[in-house]
Amino acid sequence: MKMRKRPNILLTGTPGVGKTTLGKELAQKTGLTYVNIGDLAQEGQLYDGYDEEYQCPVLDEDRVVDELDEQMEEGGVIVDYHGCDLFPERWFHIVFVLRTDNTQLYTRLENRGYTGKKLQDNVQCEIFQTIYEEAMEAYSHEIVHQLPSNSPEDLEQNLEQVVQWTEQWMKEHN
Ligand code: DAT
Repeated sequence: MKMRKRPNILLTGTPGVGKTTLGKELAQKTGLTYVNIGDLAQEGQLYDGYDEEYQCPVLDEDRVVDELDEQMEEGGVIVDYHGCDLFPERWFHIVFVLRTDNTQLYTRLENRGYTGKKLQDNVQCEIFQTIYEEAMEAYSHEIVHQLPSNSPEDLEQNLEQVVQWTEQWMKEHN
């Protein structure tokens, strides 16, 4: 039996905007596979050095792409990462950039234990809509969408919207 075609979805945005929360719920509702790039890198130690300034390991982007390529070719993957121009454009059928008001984001990141420069830089990244601009440069504009991610109501609405989009995509491609 031929496998049904399924789309690949990228969830991106500044750390703390709610990618993981949305991604996991989406996976449950759609049956697509959720992949957190941070976790994948950690499990496979897909690193290339250490960033002293931010006190975190540096992602080995080529190895991350190699690791996922086969699975992405098959389809049906939700990728969660706070960057987007490292992935091949051909991987994704749609890209969602989650957005959060900066005061809210500040509180969420503070609760996560971020302080000082790391906290400031991440909030500034959201204010300057850095990831949205990165997405608009890396992917065709028609497939890049922003989703507000400030409240539980936003989460519910985003879930509903992406589930509907996924169902529609599957209808059109199977
Ligand atoms: P990310 O994966 O983008 O770093 P997360 O999913 O871990 O973000 O969420 C960060 C925190 O914010 C976490 O405590 C859950 C909360 N959160 C996520 N989405 C939210 C929403 N729509 N409304 C309120 N809080 C939300």
